[in-house]
This record gives sequence, structure tokens and C-alpha cells, in this order.
Amino acid sequence: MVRMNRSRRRPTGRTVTAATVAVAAVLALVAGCSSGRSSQGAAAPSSDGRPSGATARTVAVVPRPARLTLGSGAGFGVTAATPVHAEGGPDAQAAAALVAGELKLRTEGGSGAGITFRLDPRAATPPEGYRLTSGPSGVLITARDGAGLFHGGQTLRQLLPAGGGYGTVRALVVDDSPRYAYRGAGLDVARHFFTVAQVEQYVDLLALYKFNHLHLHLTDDQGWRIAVSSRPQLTAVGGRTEVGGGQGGYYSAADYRAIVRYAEDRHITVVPEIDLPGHSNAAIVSYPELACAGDRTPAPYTSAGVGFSRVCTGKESTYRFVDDVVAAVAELTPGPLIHLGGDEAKTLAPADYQAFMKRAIAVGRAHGKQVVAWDEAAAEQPDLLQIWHPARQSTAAVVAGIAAAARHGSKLLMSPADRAYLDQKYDPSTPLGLAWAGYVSVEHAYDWNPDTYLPGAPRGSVAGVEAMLWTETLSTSSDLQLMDLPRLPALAEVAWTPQAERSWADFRLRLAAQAPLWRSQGWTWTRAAGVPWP
Ligand code: IFG
Repeated sequence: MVRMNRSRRRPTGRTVTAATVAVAAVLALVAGCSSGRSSQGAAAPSSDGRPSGATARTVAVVPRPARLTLGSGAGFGVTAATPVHAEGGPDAQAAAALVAGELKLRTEGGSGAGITFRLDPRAATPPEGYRLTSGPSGVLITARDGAGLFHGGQTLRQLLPAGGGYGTVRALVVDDSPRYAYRGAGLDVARHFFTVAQVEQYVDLLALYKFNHLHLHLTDDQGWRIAVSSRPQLTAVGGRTEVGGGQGGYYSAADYRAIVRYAEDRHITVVPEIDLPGHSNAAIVSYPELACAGDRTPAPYTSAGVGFSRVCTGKESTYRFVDDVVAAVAELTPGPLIHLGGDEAKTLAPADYQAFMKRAIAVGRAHGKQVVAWDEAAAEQPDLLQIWHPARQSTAAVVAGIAAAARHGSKLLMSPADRAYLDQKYDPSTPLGLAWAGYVSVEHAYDWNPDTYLPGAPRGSVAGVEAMLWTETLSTSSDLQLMDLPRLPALAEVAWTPQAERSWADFRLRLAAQAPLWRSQGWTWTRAAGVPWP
């Protein structure tokens, strides 16, 4: 029986008032004047010939497209009757159906005026990229792959009047594609359990901002969240606890498959994390033989300390456990990646830690996956090394070790806690979250370059960016939203938009214009400083 905890009702979304829309329009105008001519061409006169004021930099799309050129003619009016067409096969139909649902429009066979999703294998669009054109005869989104069409649809959602709904899509041409192939968001479902429905709502947020990976931190000291049929105690015992003493919960194989399918439909790959050898108290309580002889008696842990636990790396039975778990999770995961943790095994001798990680990484690869691990595992050269320690908290030796791993083939996944850990407070006034990495304001989450963050990281070694949301202090969907919004869209732009096309000055305006859309989704958010909220 899978125990589901109740999440608080989502706050009802207030309707977007005309005043809100007007304010958003004023914002765009103000921005147009203040940011001058953008590199994407001059401000175009609106349909009645007056300068619309907006420039490509201030069209309120996040992440900012790589290229957006405003047209000079009329745009396209979208009404409830506007048909959505799909051309080119099932991927086009899937994208059209999903976006039509999001826009409360109908899909219609055939072609003609309206919104068209066209899958064209000969299109010159890069992977996950798309071209979107809008003019009097309609909106056309063209891509070589389904992900590109879906991403074009997310841009279209933001080109409609703030807050979703119907209205005019201004005349423009967008040629867009992502900077990094890995654009992720990690959610810790171990410290506090979140139901399938809550995770799916989280995926909706990721999809709107073109993320393509969902990292689920499934195991930790306080809970084990994924059923492993060969190890039933992991959820029968380990699934029953969480930080603060709540009832916990876990995903059955069917639950996990439902999450994977929901994410995959939105072109998001699930990356499951089984954190070993540390952060393993829930596993040890479930299977006490995972402890070494002489270790203190395993007991459930519902506080928020880290670093105290580790499985016994000197016992062969531990590696049979690792194989059982990795085999089961790999089989449930269609994506190419499995995350095997490796962080904060503070009670292990370095040689024992390294020997364990080497074997664990080999097990992950033996089950057909590429392996992700936290930056303590640099010497073991996982396929993807997730950087989480802030550069200023890392010794030169650690940084050199990471650069060496990158030179020998590990790709780097940038999640430095001082930029990408969204469980960190915005500022001292933030009620939720932690602050060990320093305060992470919206601007601080936005204004950095993942390619140059780590001194000595070879060119081309950064595979992407991942925002992490740890949940020691977060237990409801609105808690997650308060920490994610508005910083997750900031990290989405860091991961998607070319560095040279990014600037805090125009991002903050485009970000403010997102708020009515969040309201229309029933999401709550933090009215963080530095952003001119409507
Ligand atoms: N570090 C721990 C997390 C979490 C975090 C909270 C990593 C890789 C601090 N490990 O981040 O489990 O406790 O900010």
C-alpha cells in the first residue's frame, strides 16, 4: 500500500485583472525605452504605425530566445475558436495536443489559418530548437524533433497576453535553441515526501521553462522513496519516515512509471538518485546488515543533520544490496542516467569511499546507465560530475581534482550551491530554507556563467546546469513554489540562453511579466527584491 501524504490545497489563482495586463504592457513599454535598441533589430512600429516601444529584449519570454526579430506587420489574433493543427506525424500531434490543452484551444485535422505545429526532418533547427513565426495568417512552429515543437509551444504560451488566455501574438520570427543539452531541476523527495500529483505539478513548472531533466533525490537518512521488489523493507520501513516525524511515503513501481511518463510527454528525462554510501540511514534501518559490526544500532532519523551515516563498505553483502537496488531502479528508468550520490560520507576513510564509489559506478554502468555523482567523487570519474560545493568553499586541490576529472572525460553538471541551490534563502527575511551557502537572490541565481564558474574547467566540459531544491524545511507544494519562483526561471535562462544574449537589466523586466501566468496556474511565488513586480 503506498501511503500518500496530503499536500495543502493549492492556493486559488486570482483572475488576472485588466489592470494587471495594463501594468505588464507598461512594463514592456518602459523597458523598450530604457533598454534602447536590442541587438535583435529596432523596435517595430505596432499595427497602427506608432512605435510599440517593446524591443526584442523586452518581449516577455523566459528563457530569452537565442534570436527574436520583431515584425513590422500585424500579428495574429488568437481566440477560443483558433484551431491548432499538427503536420508531420505523431510527435507533431503530441505537441499540438499538449499545448492546445495548456492554451484551452482545440486541435483540428488538416491545415489552414491558426496555430500550426510542423515536424520537418529537413528543418535547419538544432536539437530541441524551433522556429516560430507569427503574422496575419497565423502562428507556425517548425522543428526537427518533438522537443523543439514542444519548446516552441511554451514560447507561444508566453507570447500570448500575460496570464495565458487569448489575444494577439505580435508579428515576429523566433529562431531558438538551447545553450546546454542538460537543463535540470532536482527535487529532494526524501527529506519530505511529495505525491505523484505534486511531482507532476512540479514538472508543469519545469516544462514551461524548457527544462529537460528532473532529478529525483529518492533516498536519504530520513526516508527511502522508491519500491525495490527484491528489498521490500526499504519502503515498508524506510518509506515510513520523513523530516519532522511525518508519515513519509513512497512510489510504487507504477507510481514511478507514471512520473516518468508525465515527464517524458513533456520531453523531460527523469534522473533517479540512490544516494550512497552516505545519506543512507533509512536503508540501514531497513536492512541493519548494511551497518558494520560495532556501528551503533540503526534507528529512524527525522532531524536534518548530514554526514553521519554510511553503509559498510567492507562487506560483500553491501555490494549485493547496491546491485539489487541499481538493477531495479535502472529497469524502471528509460532515461540514460542514474545518479549514485557520493556526497558527505564524512565517517568514511577516503580510500574506503573511493573504493566504494568505483564499484558503485561500475554497477551503474553494468546496468546500462551512465552515472552521475556529486563532486566528492571526482577521482572516480563518473560520466557526469555534479558540482555543488561553492567555488569559494572549495580548496585549490578539490578544484584541481574536478578539472582533472573533466580533462579525463567526466562532463560537469553545474549546481553550485551559492547560485543554484533554491533551498537557500533569498535574503535574511525568507521564512523557509537554509543559508549555509549564503543568500541566493534572484540576481545572484541569474548573473553567472556556468562555463567559467569553476577555475580550470576545460572548455566544453560543462554539460549543463541543474537547480537543486532540498526539502529539509519544505513540506508542501506552495513551499516548493515560494523557493522556485522566481529563481527557477532565472536558472532556466542561464541554462538555455546564450551568455552574450543575457542581461539582468532586461531579464528582471521579462521576469516580472511572468507573474500573471503563474497566477493563472494557481502557483504562489516570492515577490523577491530587485524585480518590478506588477
Ligand atoms: N548538502 C547535502 C544535501 C542537503 C543540502 C541542503 C548535497 C549534495 C546540503 N548534499 O547538497 O543533502 O542537505 O542545502
